[in-house]
Amino acid sequence: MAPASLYVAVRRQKATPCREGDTDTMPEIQFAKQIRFYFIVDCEADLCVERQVEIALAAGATVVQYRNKRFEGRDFGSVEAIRRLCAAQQVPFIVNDDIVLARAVGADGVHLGQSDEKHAPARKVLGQYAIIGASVSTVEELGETDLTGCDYIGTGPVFETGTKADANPVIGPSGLARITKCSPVPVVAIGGIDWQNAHECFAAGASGIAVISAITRAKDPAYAARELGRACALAPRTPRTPWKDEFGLIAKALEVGGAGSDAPAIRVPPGDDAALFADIPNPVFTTDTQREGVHFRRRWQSMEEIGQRAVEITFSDLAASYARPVGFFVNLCLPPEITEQDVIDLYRGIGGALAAHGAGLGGGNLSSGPVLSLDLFAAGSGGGLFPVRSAAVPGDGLYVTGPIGLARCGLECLAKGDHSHPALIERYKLPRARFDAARVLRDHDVACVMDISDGLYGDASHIAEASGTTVCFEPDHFVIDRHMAAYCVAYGIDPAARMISGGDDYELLFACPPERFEAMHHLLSGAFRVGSVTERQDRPCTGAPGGVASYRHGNP
Ligand code: TZP
Ligand code: MG
Repeated sequence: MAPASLYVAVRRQKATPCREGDTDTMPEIQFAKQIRFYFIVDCEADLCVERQVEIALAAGATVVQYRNKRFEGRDFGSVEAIRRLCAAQQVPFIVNDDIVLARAVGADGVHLGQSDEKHAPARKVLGQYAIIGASVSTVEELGETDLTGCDYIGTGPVFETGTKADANPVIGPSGLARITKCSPVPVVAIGGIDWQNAHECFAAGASGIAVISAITRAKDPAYAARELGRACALAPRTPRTPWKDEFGLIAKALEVGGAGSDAPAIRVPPGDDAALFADIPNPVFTTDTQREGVHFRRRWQSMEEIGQRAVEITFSDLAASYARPVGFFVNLCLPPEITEQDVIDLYRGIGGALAAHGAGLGGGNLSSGPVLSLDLFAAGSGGGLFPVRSAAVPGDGLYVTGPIGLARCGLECLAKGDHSHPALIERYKLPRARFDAARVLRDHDVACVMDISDGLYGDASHIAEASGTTVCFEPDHFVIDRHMAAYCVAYGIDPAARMISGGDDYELLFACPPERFEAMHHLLSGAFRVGSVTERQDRPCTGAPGGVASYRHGNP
């Protein structure tokens, strides 16, 4: 078996330069530089982990580790965001403890403690170029640890630390020196390190320092991180933005987004400090947020589709308010890997949807951040009646304007990679704001309306709470969409339960006397009864199949 240092040398042939213009080609030296400023995220800190990583990267961190002792599936989005932040700066991204998570997120490596998995299986799972680290606290432990396949060791705590409750005894710089002298692989010092004592670790022979609280719990994390970078003799990095010329990109984006086209309500299109709108009778405003990993995913949807969907779901609130859409605004937060073309494509989607609704783009802004997110704002012109959730009364029926549960099935198809239900996927990707149905409801004086974004259960609960009533679901009346029925058969799902729990359909949910529904039913093809409104009981909703709960957006 070759010595561990040779493994490092061989594997590091693929190592990327630490910094642009770095001409040192010796793989070992390259690797030692790559672990010089090792930042570990702190999931218990007030500062969010993505922001911690942005700060560390800006200060020159050369490697980032995701460490979360209470990891749950819902954290995966933020792990992905951190990986992307690191990738944009060509900084290796390491996952602590968890080989499977490291593989799933496409991390550059894994760090394993003495009680975690061994290095050999990690290498098998993560491949020959993965960076694999191990924790070693004492010379004795070093002697007992098989470092075959291991690229570096983390050693400490060098100083007192409050971050790791079960930390080994402090070894001090002298203990660190004893280990660096006999370690066959580079050593990263850890534990209680800050910018004032970092030099003691380098003097003791460490190739790098690993820090958590010195940044994440600092009064001024950016300042502390910069000082740590300086202590590691690293220059700060300029954060990457997706644009070379911000104003040029905004101008181009607004153009493809339809600003300046002939939307009747906009007198002076964006381009000046603000846009000038014509008078809006009964102005109605609404806002929404769409965040990658929560509401959409780029690996499932094109940028154009994300833009189109953003308009439809924001306008859906206007439809549910009997308002005609007039103007739309969007502020984008862009992670580093987004390209100018991505921004243009997103605005193209927005422009297409606005044109279809005869509304105009009133303005937009760009900023950089860890995940793609869209802050959305829409203005509309209300009709005479402004429907509210509190207007349901006992004796009303509860109805929907069209099929529900489909979007959730479509989302699951995307997550599973099952492309055999295109109608369901389409429904998730491109819902439509139901202005057509809203007109019929308004003409028939329906006073209690909302759009279904959170799922029938969640949204019916809103109506029940606001109106002081109880909604009783009537699954016997449910009309089951044939595409959804096929999906439910394939996956053994109860369609009624799915219709109650699945969200993101953006149909309208409304309450009115049953005679009124009968009178307008012929104008609302696809509408059907889902329940009845009764005097308030002990719960907002009854009649749902057992175990049915509300919907979490973007999470199948
Ligand atoms: N392993 C040994 S000490 C330590 C770990 C994970 C915690 C280091 O945190 P801090 O806040 O930099 O002392
Ligand atoms: Mg561990």
